[in-house]
Amino acid sequence: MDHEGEAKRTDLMTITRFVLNEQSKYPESRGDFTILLNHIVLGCKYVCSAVNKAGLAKLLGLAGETNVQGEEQKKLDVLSNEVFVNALISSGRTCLLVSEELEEAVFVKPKQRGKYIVVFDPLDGSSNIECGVSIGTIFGIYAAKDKDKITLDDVLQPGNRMLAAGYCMYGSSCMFVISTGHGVNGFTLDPSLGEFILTHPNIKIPKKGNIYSVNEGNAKNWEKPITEYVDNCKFPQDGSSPKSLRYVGSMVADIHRTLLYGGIFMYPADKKSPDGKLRLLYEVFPMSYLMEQAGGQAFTGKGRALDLVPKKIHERSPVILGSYDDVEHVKAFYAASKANGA
Ligand code: AFP
Repeated sequence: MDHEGEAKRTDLMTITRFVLNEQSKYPESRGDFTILLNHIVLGCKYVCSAVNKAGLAKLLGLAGETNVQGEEQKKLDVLSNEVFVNALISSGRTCLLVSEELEEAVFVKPKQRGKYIVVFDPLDGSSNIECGVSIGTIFGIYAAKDKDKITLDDVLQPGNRMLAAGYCMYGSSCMFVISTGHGVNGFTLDPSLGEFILTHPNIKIPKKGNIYSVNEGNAKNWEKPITEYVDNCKFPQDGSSPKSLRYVGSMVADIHRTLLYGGIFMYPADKKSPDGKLRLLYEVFPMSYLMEQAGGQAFTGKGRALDLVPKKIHERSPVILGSYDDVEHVKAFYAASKANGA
């Protein structure tokens, strides 16, 4: 009998246990982060259950509203946003929230305030809901300098100041992936226990991958370095095998695959959208943070993604992220293009 295996199955590392273990390394810690995270996890479980029941509960379809970006809002987007706003405020550990679904930032009432700022996309990839493709929640956490004097500037900070970032993917299983600045860990929801269990400890992205992921429908408007890089993925100049193309169109699913299998994901600038499509605060920053923590890189076409300083809460940014060597390769095309004066 495999006693070691049996012991592991009966000694489960839940996400709360994991974070409490981490917390014990900092004697000055008062458990605020653990409480905040518990509320985020609760929100994810709620949304996971709602996504699973969506067809049954007739939650699919338009809610009749449009969000900040002028996109049609689905009922599940509305619900997920409410769930996370309520969970975050009721944690008593947040002072400022920025959600993809809300035009304005939410300033938490002084009586309910804590020191953390949370930026989040409650249900990313919502155009995929009706065909059952994986969707997810993305979040990033900052600390406020002074929760009693909070202003919008407190959230307009570069991504390198994030304390933690993560996502929850609602797919064939529900997976919660997080980094608190000490590597990346993945937890899978055990529906029978209602607990996220550590299944992917210390995720490291392969140094080089053989997958590229980009919306090729935008190729007509791409910048030269991206066109050249993608050409090279298909017809490698060094005689190596061509890369495979995988593109879900749901960032959480595309990034999750990239983290586990390696390769590159790109939503670059193009002539039509010089800032790309993805939102800096709650898409680009959290995913770039995770990528770096897993040993990869995140680049905008000009510099390190996490060093950008946002000017607006719903700002967009190009992003090219994934395996270290693959991002280096893209950087080389940008450098060559710059050297040629393009
Ligand atoms: P939706 O939430 O509208 O489905 O957008 C998803 C998303 O923001 C991100 O999750 C995808 O990576 C990206 O957009 C896909 O964009 P394209 O459809 O333009 O490829």
